[in-house]
Amino acid sequence: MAYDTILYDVAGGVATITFNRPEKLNAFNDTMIQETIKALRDAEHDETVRALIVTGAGRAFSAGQDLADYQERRARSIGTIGDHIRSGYNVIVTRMRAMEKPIVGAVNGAAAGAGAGIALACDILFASEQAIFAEAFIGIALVPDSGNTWFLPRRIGPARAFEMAVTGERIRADEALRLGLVNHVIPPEDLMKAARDMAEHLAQAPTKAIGLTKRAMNRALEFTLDQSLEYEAQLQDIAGRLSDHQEGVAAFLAKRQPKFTGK
Ligand code: LHQ
Repeated sequence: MAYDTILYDVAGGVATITFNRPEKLNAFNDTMIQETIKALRDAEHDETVRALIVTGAGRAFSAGQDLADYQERRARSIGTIGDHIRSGYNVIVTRMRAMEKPIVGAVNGAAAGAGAGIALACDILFASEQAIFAEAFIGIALVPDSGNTWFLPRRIGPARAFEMAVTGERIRADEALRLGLVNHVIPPEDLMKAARDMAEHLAQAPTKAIGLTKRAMNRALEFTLDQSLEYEAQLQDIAGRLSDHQEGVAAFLAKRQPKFTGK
């Protein structure tokens, strides 16, 4: 399917979703929200896709909600803000966390508001030296949404998360790295290569085992140690029946490189 507001490309087992409203700093209008949901669904159901990259065209990752579009919606009184969030950003973030494939975020510039939430919903984050993160909601007297209140304290601790949320300060890439907000900071010209190298590596890896690992770590955030130990044992029973597991053990014993098929 052709998209108007995003680019969607699949190559070498990697699906790349690029927010593509660069003249609007990739701010989300309704079309971009729905197209992102559709692309995530396509990537999830496409068996050839074993890893994803999410990034932005131009100088921003995403400035969050398109406020001009939002103002126009309000003028036409179409639904509540809560309904807009439930049917849009919440679906995007939920799909990203539930999808049992690794998602590499390549934050090329500003990630603000809902754009920050979507960045933080990625599994591994690469940030350009030019990236900034901003909980911009407070600037328009709103509450952080799109998972920001859930992701931020878990990544950087509650005190710093609260400060970011109520000041709306712009966190630069070096500070984001120091805080543990991102995994890696990369010169802008090397960002996409670094993200692609990681995604291509993951696309050759045991996809199902990675998916189960994501499931376990998602659940572990709410579990006690005992619950996690039991859940690990259950998931290991599943992983132990995968053909990639047989291949991994056989390759190790034969002292050769494994060929994982993601099955
Ligand atoms: C924009 C935007 C934008 C429209 C820059 N919209 N034009 C959910 C439900 C319902 C309601 C509300 O929200 C939500 C979720 C949310 O995401 S709320 C948060 C919405 N986002 C923001 O408040 C971020 C606003 N933008 C910024 O803080 C800055 O623009 C960032 C930090 C993204 C980038 O700063 P700069 O690099 O200094 O660029 P700039 O501020 O000069 O912006 C460039 C242009 O982009 C400018 O337009 P212009 O015509 O002057 O060139 C901005 O007006 C426009 N723009 N963000 N979200």
